[in-house]
Amino acid sequence: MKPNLNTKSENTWCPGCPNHMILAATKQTISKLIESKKAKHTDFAITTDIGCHAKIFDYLNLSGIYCLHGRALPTAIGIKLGNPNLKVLAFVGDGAMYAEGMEHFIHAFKHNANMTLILHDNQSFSLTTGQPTPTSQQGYISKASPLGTFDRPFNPIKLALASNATFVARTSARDIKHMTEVFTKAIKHTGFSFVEVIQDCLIFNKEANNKDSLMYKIQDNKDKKGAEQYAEEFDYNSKSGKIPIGIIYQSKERSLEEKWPQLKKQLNKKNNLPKKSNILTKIIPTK
Ligand SMILES: Cc1ncc(C[n+]2csc(CCOP(=O)(O)OP(=O)(O)O)c2C)c(N)n1
Ligand code: SF4
Repeated sequence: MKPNLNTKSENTWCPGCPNHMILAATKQTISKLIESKKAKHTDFAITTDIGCHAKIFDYLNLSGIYCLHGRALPTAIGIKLGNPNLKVLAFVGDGAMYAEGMEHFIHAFKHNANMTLILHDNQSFSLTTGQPTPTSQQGYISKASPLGTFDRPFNPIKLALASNATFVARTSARDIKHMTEVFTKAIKHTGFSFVEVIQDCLIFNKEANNKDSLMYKIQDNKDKKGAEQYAEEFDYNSKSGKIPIGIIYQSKERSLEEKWPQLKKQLNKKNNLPKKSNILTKIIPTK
């Protein structure tokens, strides 16, 4: 049966914001996994940060925690420690993850808990009216950087690879089919999966938008050197470099749950799966 992932919450994203498409791809991914009996509705738990992206919490009928700014990732790892059988997804913005929550990003790769990070990268702190983030292009003029930001953007894909990531992918918020394929592979990966979604913001940092012509699809890649080369191709400066999208790197390693004896004991225990009424359930009525 098709799960009902809709909620009654009013959607307040700008009309045409690519967050609508990320939401659609997430619903398709989870619906397909449930319909094909690979997972149950109650197997999923989400965390979100604070930002435009984070409103996805209100639009998805899934259990979860709407977190403090910068803290969606450690909270998600906490959920996994509480119940290693859950499929946990953390939705985070580039400002939230790479500024406020940067330390959590690096440590998440080290832990390699079996969960997924969906990173909405619009190269802007959009909810708070467009201040530059660590991935904004150099020279980005905003109210907070009237002379243009002097900082050079840093490259999260390179950082993930250097931090021993076992799954690094990139996709485009304009391509629901590609996002759905990548999200599905990320959720199925054993270990910590990081998916960067390149997303336009229609209101702030418009200069960074419309990078489609630079994007090209790659085959799933398991070679670290090749992954590092893919990572080099885009430097996050507007309109420069080719942008590979797809599975940039995947390796097979034991997850945190497989290494930690107490967690391992709980894996696949049927009675450990959450009920709708447990503490993670949201109070948003479905349609
Ligand atoms: C601890 C803390 N610091 C700062 C803020 C203010 N704040 C809320 S949302 C936000 C911007 C979020 O930007 P990003 O994570 O890139 O998400 P986007 O809005 O672009 O989707 C900021 C700075 C906050 N709420 N809490
Ligand atoms: S401000 Fe930008 S990111 Fe936020 S809802 Fe509008 S278009 Fe989307």
